[in-house]
Amino acid sequence: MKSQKTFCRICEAQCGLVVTTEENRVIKIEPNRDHVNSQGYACIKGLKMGDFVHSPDRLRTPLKKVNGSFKPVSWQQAIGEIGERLAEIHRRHGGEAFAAYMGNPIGFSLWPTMVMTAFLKAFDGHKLFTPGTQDCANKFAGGHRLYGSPSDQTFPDIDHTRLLIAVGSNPVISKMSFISLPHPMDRIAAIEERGGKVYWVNPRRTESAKRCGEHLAIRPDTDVFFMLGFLNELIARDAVDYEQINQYMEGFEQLAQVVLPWTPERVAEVTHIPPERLRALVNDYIAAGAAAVYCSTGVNQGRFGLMVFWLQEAINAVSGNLDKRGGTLAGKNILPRPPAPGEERRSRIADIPYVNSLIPAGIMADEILTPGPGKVRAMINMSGNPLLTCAGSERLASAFEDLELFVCLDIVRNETANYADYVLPGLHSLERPDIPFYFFTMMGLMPTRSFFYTDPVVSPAGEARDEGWILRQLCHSANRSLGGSRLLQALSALGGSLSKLPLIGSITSLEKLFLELLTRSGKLGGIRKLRQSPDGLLLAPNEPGDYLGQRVNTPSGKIQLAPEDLIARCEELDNEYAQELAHRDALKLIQKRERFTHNSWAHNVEAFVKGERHTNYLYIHPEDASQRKLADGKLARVSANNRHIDVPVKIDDAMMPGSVAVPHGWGHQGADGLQVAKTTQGVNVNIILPDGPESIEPTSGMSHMNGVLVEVTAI
Ligand SMILES: Nc1nc2c(c(=O)[nH]1)N[C@H]1C(S)=C(S)[C@@H](COP(=O)(O)OP(=O)(O)OC[C@H]3O[C@@H](n4cnc5c(=O)[nH]c(N)nc54)[C@H](O)[C@@H]3O)O[C@H]1N2
Ligand SMILES: Nc1nc2c(c(=O)[nH]1)N[C@H]1C(S)=C(S)[C@@H](COP(=O)(O)OP(=O)(O)OC[C@H]3O[C@@H](n4cnc5c(=O)[nH]c(N)nc54)[C@H](O)[C@@H]3O)O[C@H]1N2
Ligand code: SF4
Ligand SMILES: [Mo]
Repeated sequence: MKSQKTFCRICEAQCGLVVTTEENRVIKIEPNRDHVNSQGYACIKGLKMGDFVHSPDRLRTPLKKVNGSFKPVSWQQAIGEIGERLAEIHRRHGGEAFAAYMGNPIGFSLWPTMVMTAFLKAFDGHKLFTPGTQDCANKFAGGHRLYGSPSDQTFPDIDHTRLLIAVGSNPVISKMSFISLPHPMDRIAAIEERGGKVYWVNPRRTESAKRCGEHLAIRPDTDVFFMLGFLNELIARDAVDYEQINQYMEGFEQLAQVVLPWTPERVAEVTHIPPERLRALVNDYIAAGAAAVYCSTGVNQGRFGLMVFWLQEAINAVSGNLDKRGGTLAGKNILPRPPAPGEERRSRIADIPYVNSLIPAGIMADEILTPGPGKVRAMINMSGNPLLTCAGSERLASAFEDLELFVCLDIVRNETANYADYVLPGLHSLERPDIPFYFFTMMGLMPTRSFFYTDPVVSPAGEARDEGWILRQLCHSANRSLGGSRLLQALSALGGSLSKLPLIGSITSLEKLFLELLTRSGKLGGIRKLRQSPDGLLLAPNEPGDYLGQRVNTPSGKIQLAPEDLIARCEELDNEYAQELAHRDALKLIQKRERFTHNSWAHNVEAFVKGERHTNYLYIHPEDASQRKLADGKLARVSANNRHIDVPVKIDDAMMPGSVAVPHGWGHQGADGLQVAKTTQGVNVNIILPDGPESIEPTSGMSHMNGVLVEVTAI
């Protein structure tokens, strides 16, 4: 038996774990009490990871689809055949015909994601879809406009703040995003314990709101009006720090002008937050002296995610809370980060700008199905399940069928992989070396600023290979140079002979060489040194007072409070407001994450889907249910965009009247590669969510997944 310290790469908490193994099998996983960041916290998903590593459904060899069914083939055959077809498609159609989807789980491992970028470049391609446009591209777009780079982001100084307003976030379940905060609820509850306040702005009285703080129920997708009303009141109360604004910011007058019409009374009509409650909230925000507004996917996935984020950042900035102890801090990167993208490309479909070099996933089906120059014909899907996780699943299914070549890299054969020509076995996170997520290392979004390294804990299942290796082999086989660079290609070709090079010694893979060079360039001493701190290294913390006037990346060095296109979009808001009033009696669908599920992939473990958990539900307020004669446990039909799903009802008074929730990531009935998940009954909510150019936030590429108008009827 052997015990090894590592960390979990499932969510942004990145909890430290102690894994006991015997003969290359995980026997037990426990939280690491001594880990500098997580200090003994871990959730059930991290602790049950062994069930995924050793799942009987793990892919152990490459698979090729022959006459409609998958047959194991050798690596040599798979790489050879795929390489040939990639080269041939490139010859006929050039780089515009290439695309990739890079899913959420692999996003936590820097190396394969870097190789994927270089891979696309090798084929002159650039169409990289990721779930970024389902969860956070509005923040990247906002960082770019306000601070000069998508990677310039702020986070609440949780451990010192006296007031936290969390908009569209449910830490008990999700552990938060854009901040690495293991066991977030202890740290948030501590705000109250030291005499401060916590507010949850959310259409649902969430598990988090039940634990501490006060809940403000907001009508879904009206947060932009909430923020406008908040800022209007803040300015009306003259609670702005003019000295700071004059010194460090630009555009305040324009900003003040656009918020002027949005009084607490007026916005209340659509947000359903009474004006006196909004005023009291602003009052508390001012009185706190050190306060932070924070938002997450609940608003990111609405139609105005970028606007909400902009206004939130403006509130924190003009009130003097940015770069202040107990306010918000601008993260300091730990490792050198790549330069910010210059002028972004625009998509062939609908001319939408890329954000942070990503093309919106909401137009993936259009990119594949629309004929003409630039039509996508070859696609690699690495650790993603877009069929279940992207909006408009049925069109996506036709799109995947339409591809000339579709290759999936995953640890299992998921629903999307059913459409693939080849499915290639990649690594589970416990099978690879890693450093923390790039939000922390490159963007610095860490209240406890720290760094850790892990070696692989078990060796790969069967013939599974590192995705970086797979992509490199495909490049060689197609006779293309990785990243379009001969130097990289030559280095890549060195592969296993690295250990013979002087200075590099025990480093036997390109992946480790990459981590070695990166950590050395971040002055962390390289892998050997990092191994000496298996509980992680505590680094100098993010401190207030070193951002404004010093690290802002805009050309003038000042924060841009009034980005031109966002000011222009304010003109749409009168019309939007009128629409809201017109729809006030309609139901709006929101998302809901669950303790035992993780996007689309955690349903293949018996314990996670037993009993009541064998399906998802429609959560609906008792009044809305009785109006529609819906009974608990009985099926309801949820319709939108001329499509529908049928899902069992859960009557839930935590839902705000007028809003309903259906968790995503379900719909595994066709999952021949997933023995347990296949038996579950949940339905895929993304069948009814909108995709296509009309459904996308034009300035951030975000998909509209929250606050979608739906009809619900009894069956
Ligand atoms: N309706 C609706 N849809 C949503 C959302 C929502 O709120 N509502 N949320 C969106 C969000 S925020 C996200 S991030 C996306 C996520 O959606 P996706 O990016 O599609 O990712 P997942 O469903 O998490 O997992 C995809 C695949 O990763 C594989 N995988 C898991 N662990 C590993 C590993 O260790 N190594 C490798 N190589 N593969 C692994 C799994 O087997 C699975 O097949 O879903 C989005 N979809
Ligand atoms: N258990 C579990 N944990 C996860 C995941 C998972 O699938 N399962 N997914 C991971 C991923 S990929 C991500 S990106 C993060 C996301 O993590 P978070 O961004 O923290 O997301 P959620 O916890 O889903 O919280 C979103 C909240 O927004 C609320 N909401 C919905 N619509 C609106 C609205 O219009 N306005 C407002 N103000 N609120 C609204 C919802 O009720 C919900 O409580 O979670 C990660 N953690
Ligand atoms: S909270 Fe997130 S990082 Fe921590 S164990 Fe659970 S899934 Fe893993
Ligand atoms: Mo996400």
